Amino acid sequence: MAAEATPNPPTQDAESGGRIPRVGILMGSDSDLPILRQAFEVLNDLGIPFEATVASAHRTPDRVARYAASAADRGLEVLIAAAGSAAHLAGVVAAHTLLPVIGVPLQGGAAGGLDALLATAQMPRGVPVATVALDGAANAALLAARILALKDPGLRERLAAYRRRMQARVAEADRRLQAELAQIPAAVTPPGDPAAWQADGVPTAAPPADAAPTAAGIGTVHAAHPAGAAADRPASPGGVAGSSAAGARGPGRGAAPGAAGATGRHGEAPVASGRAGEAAVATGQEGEAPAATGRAVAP
Ligand code: RP5
Repeated sequence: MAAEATPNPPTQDAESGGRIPRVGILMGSDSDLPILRQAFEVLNDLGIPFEATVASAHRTPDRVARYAASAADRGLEVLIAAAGSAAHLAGVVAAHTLLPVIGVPLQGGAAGGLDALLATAQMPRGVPVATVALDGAANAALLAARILALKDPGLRERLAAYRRRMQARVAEADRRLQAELAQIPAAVTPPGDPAAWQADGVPTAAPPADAAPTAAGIGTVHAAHPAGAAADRPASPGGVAGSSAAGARGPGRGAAPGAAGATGRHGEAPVASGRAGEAAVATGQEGEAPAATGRAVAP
């Protein structure tokens, strides 16, 4: 994620307590630092003072316990704990504090990160850890910001501005995509006035009577076009995301084979639910993802 200008640097932000850290970040090893820098960047963008330290649940258990047990008294309000492999760091931190703890499982090792994901997420009842995605350091920082924003109107506005900048980047990416598609004869643009659905993410323009759904559930292919253009087009990963939403509302309506099953029948199978979950998160965050478009063309 590219660095962005800080709307309100910490030194000018009375509500954030000046330079007093509000978020504490722990990482199991300095080899985790490249991922954690994403959290540094987000917190800096949002003007949230933070501190970070290397502390391992296994190599330096006393250090972790002391850090967590003293965190609230030192003024910290949210903790982020990131670790890979047998990642017990977030859970151990949560065991030593009543502050909210966000766990960041990290990829790597023989199991590719699944070990860290399960070790971080599968906490026993009574000791919660809010676990983000593998390597999800940026989202951990954003979640911490949302927690802090509950009682910080200034930060809430900075979060809203952050989202507006993110949405502007999506709109710009779509503008470039549409310009590229305009050069491809078989590429079909959505019907009607794009502003009708781009304004709030919910399309309002009805497809023309001669329209058939595309494979991705986005827009339409008119009858004058070769019918195979849409029917034979394989669904892209993005198309599957859109089709999942469309399929949930009416099987066969623009859904790629298996897409409905990924969200419905197999929603609890690790692989299927993971893929479907990614699509859902992408839709929720951006509000402009393909699934939003897919919803609109479904009846
Ligand atoms: C974990 O083991 C760390 O969080 C790191 O992700 C992983 C490997 O650590 P190093 O051997 O690179 O120090 O505790």
